[in-house]
Amino acid sequence: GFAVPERYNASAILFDNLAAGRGGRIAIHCPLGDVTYEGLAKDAALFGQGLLALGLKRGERVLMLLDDTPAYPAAFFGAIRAGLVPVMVNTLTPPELLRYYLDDSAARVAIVEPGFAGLMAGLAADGARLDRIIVVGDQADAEPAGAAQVTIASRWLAGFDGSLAAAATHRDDMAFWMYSSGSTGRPKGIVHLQHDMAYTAASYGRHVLALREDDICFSVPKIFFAYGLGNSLTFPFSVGAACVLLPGRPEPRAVLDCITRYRPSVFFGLPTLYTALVNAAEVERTDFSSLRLCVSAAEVLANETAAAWTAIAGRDIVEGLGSTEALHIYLSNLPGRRKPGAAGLRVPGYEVRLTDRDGRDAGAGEEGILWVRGGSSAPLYWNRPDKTAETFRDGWIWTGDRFTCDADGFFTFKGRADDLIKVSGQWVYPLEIELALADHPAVRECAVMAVELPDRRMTLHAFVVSSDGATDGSRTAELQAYVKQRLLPYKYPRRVDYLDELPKTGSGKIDRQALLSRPLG
Ligand code: 3SK
Repeated sequence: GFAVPERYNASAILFDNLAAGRGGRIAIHCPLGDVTYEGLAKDAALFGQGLLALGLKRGERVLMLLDDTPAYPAAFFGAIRAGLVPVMVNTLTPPELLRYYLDDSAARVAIVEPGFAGLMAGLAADGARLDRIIVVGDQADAEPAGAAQVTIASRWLAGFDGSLAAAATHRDDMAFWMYSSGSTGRPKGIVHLQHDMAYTAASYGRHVLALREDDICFSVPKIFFAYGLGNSLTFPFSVGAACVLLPGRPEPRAVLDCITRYRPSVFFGLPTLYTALVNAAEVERTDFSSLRLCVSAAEVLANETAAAWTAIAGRDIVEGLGSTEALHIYLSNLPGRRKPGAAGLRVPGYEVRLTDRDGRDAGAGEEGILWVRGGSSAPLYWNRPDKTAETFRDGWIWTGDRFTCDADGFFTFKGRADDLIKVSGQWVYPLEIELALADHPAVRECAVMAVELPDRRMTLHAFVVSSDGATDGSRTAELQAYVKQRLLPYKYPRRVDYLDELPKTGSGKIDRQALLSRPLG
């Protein structure tokens, strides 16, 4: 059931709802107003028609610097329907990286939130090959700036009638790009094909989420992440269900208000968000009764957080693990079949294997590096043959993540292939210590990492957010003893620093690079 026709355009995920008679159903709930499938498809067609009228040709890239509002799926599906290729970038991207994305993708047109028009116009004036900045909404923060024309989308789109046939793309044509946010080196443009979204819907969407028309999906991770794209657009739109789009910073209060107001049935978060939610005062007055499924991905979920959420929301969290290269989740627990702390079982539609560093298969129960293969895999990183050759091998993706697989087929993440360190002469994986520490009731959030000392030796350093305010030497000794007792005597953080909060990356993960670059006190 994973095949799509040879001629296939990914905008079918939205537009097929019209032929299925769902035009009048709500596609999007949003504080800016709800949108039906008919309204969204109309707006998408206007965007596609408008972009073609600018002279853009098949396969040309269009940079999208957009928050989660109905304009995002309209611009995204409209561009794809017109045969163009959205390049989806994080709205927290710093200007120098945006310049890199423009140069790398050769996008001549960018569709942006109102607050970014001035920044983009500045990049165009500074030599970026950008000649049109389309601003969603009704006004921009910049006047037309010479090098690139600034266009207000609502006025511009009013000049078209929305007649747009889907480009006759091949199922293996480029559909959209996302950039990887690796901790080192330049981000890599991950190219996805027309059939990739449909594949994730037929694998994870069908087998794990099993959505129906009356489901309402609410993903706090935004559309510009592969995780959010699937959660908010691919999965609900593939079955005619609805999504909730919440623009702006996902403060716990705003997220919890949306749960009460829109009554989602499926909720998607990641560990740092669940930690923030269980500690928010507003949980007391939140109505969680609409939820049938809660999902977490992107990082390992601490048992403590999972248990606190179950107690508060009355639903277990179903953990999964995916990647932008694979487009979505390929290892997942199931609502009725979970193991706490495990990334889960292989999702139907994906093959997985564990090998040693030389590519030899790991023995039963042995730890190994995970490879994944499936029909939603990106074929390459744009303009990066070296990195492409490292990661994409014979149809497999080399993930660089270490896992074990138990007799029941559950995979457990053990850390990155390259983060094994020697401390006091013994080999240790920092993740193991982090997970043990996270279970201590006085630890709200923590990160444990290998830190190089001035004499080049490595040490284990914990960064802790205390849940009761205690941050003195006796608390440190208590935490160290707790970890030693649960693991082995040499496996404990040699140093513990207390912070009011842990820094987060644009995707909401713990920003380990920022922690490592803090000066040692
Ligand atoms: O990090 C993950 O687990 C993930 C899941 C789905 C899609 C993309 C990513 C990176």
